[in-house]
Amino acid sequence: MINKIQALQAEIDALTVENKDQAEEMRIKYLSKKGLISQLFGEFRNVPAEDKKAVGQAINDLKDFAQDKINALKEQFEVASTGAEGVDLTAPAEGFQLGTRHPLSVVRNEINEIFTRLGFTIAEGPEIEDDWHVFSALNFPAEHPARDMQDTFFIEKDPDVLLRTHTSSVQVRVMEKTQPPIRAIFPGRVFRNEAISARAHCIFHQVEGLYVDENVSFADLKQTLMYFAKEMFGEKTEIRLRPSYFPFTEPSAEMDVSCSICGGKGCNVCKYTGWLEILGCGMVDPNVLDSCGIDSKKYTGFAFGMGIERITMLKYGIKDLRLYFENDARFLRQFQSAY
Ligand code: 2U9
Repeated sequence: MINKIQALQAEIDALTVENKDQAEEMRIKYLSKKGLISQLFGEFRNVPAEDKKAVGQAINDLKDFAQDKINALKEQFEVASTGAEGVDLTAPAEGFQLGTRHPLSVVRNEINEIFTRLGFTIAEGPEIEDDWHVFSALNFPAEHPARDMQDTFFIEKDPDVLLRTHTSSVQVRVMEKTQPPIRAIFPGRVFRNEAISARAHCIFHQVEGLYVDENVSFADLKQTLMYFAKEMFGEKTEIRLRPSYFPFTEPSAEMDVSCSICGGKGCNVCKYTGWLEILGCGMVDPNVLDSCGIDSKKYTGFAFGMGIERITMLKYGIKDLRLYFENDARFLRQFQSAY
């Protein structure tokens, strides 16, 4: 009996088949109810009592061996039809969702594009700054409230290491290094010590602009900003300038655009005025030019600054600034853009 079992094991071990059907035939031959191994169990009755244990064990082992061998024979055809790792290479691909740019990046890129078309270059600089580049060179008086701990983040109590409150510090750095003509915009992240609400955040983004050359006039400023407004908010957009005050520009103004939501008729976004304030601007104060090593008798310049969060809110009707920082995919997914 043991010899018979061993012979059957050798026979099964040597089995080869050419397809799945042949493997199934082998299963039937050896493992089905009437198969050769079942027959061995039938013959088991005649085995002498003292050999029953060893023979029973041997038949069980043979059955397991045959089961493994036939499974392996079947599997080789499954692998062949689905690729090396059992992956079905013919199955249709699963769709996947494309990511979208953050709305602030979309709008910043669009602003960059508009000014690049007018010949402006893009310049960036450090977020951690010193007092000179953020305040003193920009004509801020010593007692100006912006210099206060309440408004500016100072690092480790050192009054000369602080987070920039505007990207104007980059303008100062560019002017210190370069003589006119200078025509550049300055996008970047800025920091102000403010309580967070729907309308204010301690971190936000700006784009500022600067044009310094001989004979740069307020008319150049108006023309440039009108082009920007029409590109950003649509061809029908109108602008108006209201007098204002900044330490670094003289004269200074704030610019409104006709409300792109209601077309100037009045709605709750423009608070029924028909106008939206979008930026501040002015002629660079001669003191600032001189502080930065540019001869204010020879050169004049204009500058402007805008908050990207505000422009994005107005363009897309976003009501709460905190949405920009929450990274909720349901909010972010809505901004599909060429920029
Ligand atoms: C230099 C000289 C002049 C940049 C300017 C503004 C007016 C302005 C605000 C808009 C909203 C900042 O983001 S905001 O809070 N900015 O109103 N910025 S003129 O003037 C400069 C900059 C650098 C050397």
